[in-house]
Amino acid sequence: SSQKKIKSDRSTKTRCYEFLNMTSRSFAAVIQNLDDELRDVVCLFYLILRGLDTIEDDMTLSIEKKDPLLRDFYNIIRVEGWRFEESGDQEKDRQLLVEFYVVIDEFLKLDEKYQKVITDICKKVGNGMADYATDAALNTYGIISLGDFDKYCHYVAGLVGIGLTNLFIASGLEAEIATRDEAIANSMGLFLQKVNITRDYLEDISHGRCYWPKAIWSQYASNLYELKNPGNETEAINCLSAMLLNTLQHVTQNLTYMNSLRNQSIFEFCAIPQVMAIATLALLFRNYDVYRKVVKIRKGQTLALIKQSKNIYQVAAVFRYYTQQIMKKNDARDPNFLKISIVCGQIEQWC
Ligand code: PS7
Ligand code: MN
Ligand code: MN
Ligand code: MN
Ligand code: MN
Ligand code: MN
Repeated sequence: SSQKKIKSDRSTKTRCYEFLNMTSRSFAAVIQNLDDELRDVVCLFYLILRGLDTIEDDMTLSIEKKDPLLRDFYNIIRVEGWRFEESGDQEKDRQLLVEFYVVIDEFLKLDEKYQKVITDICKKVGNGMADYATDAALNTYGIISLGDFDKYCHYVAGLVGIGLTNLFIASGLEAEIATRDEAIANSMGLFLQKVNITRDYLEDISHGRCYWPKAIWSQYASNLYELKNPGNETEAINCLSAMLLNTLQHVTQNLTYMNSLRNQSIFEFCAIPQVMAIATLALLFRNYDVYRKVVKIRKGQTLALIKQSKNIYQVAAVFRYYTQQIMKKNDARDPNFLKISIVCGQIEQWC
């Protein structure tokens, strides 16, 4: 029977890593590269958040079903045998919820201190998602002001940065003193989320959703669809610049956060998504393809970036390079020309 227990332990853990590799292109490698103490913890944190995000993103679920699921998810993660078969979302994400009991089994085996951090963040993320969820046709999720935008991004990504920081500290692999500032951990998540939201304009709008704040897009168009219509190219490009200017304000704080890390595997885990995000941001900048297709950095470029993210000096050099690419593309006719050049100057100065 103890033989059997070991075998079943091994297979639920293996299944969790299969799900990680299935549902994430960018995070699977950096999570698996983490030190033993944190690898399973962060893998399970990822899968729990992926489950939550699948429910949030599912446009086939009514708000009456979605709201309590999101708000209760922090309790659901301790219900042995729980599964969810009603999600009509993409196949790979759907399957995670169908077999979610394997994630729960492994989560319940984690050290109490890690369970506590994950549960606390899961409660806040789920409630934040529910506050913004709606099933109105094209909607802006109540993301009107820049403050609303930062608040939504805090719920879905900033809290992830805060939770990860708490896990690093709980593991003893990072010193509390260096990473204690929650605003900086929050900024790490906001930068990733804002690049994602900006890049995914076309994909999201095709599903009847968009997370761009009205305070930005209303300066360039009377509705969000208009931006992609022929004849509005200049306004669309300038609106994109405004989104990316808002995103760039997080960079210097994030460099400060990464500079404070001491553990090599944690450094790479944090830095690789950040360098991929700045490379993506530079590619999106003044690029009309954002309104025509999904814009992604090439596989070869990703591999080169991963090799160049071993320490803060390399990471700063990568950020300096992409900041210069942005400066080169910056156009004096863009209403945000000056602000963009100032924020780029501040980044270069940090580097
Ligand atoms: C626990 C590693 C490292 C201090 C699933 C990592 C969707 C951009 O458009 O899948 O849905 O396909 O490309 C990751 C801070 C979060 C913020 C957020 C959890 C970094 C659920 C991730 C990832 C903090 C909500 C992936 C922000 O986007 O989007 C772990 C430090 C999940 C991090 C979502 C987005 C992540 C995201 P899409 P993606
Ligand atoms: Mn994705
Ligand atoms: Mn989502
Ligand atoms: Mn999503
Ligand atoms: Mn997205
Ligand atoms: Mn997606």
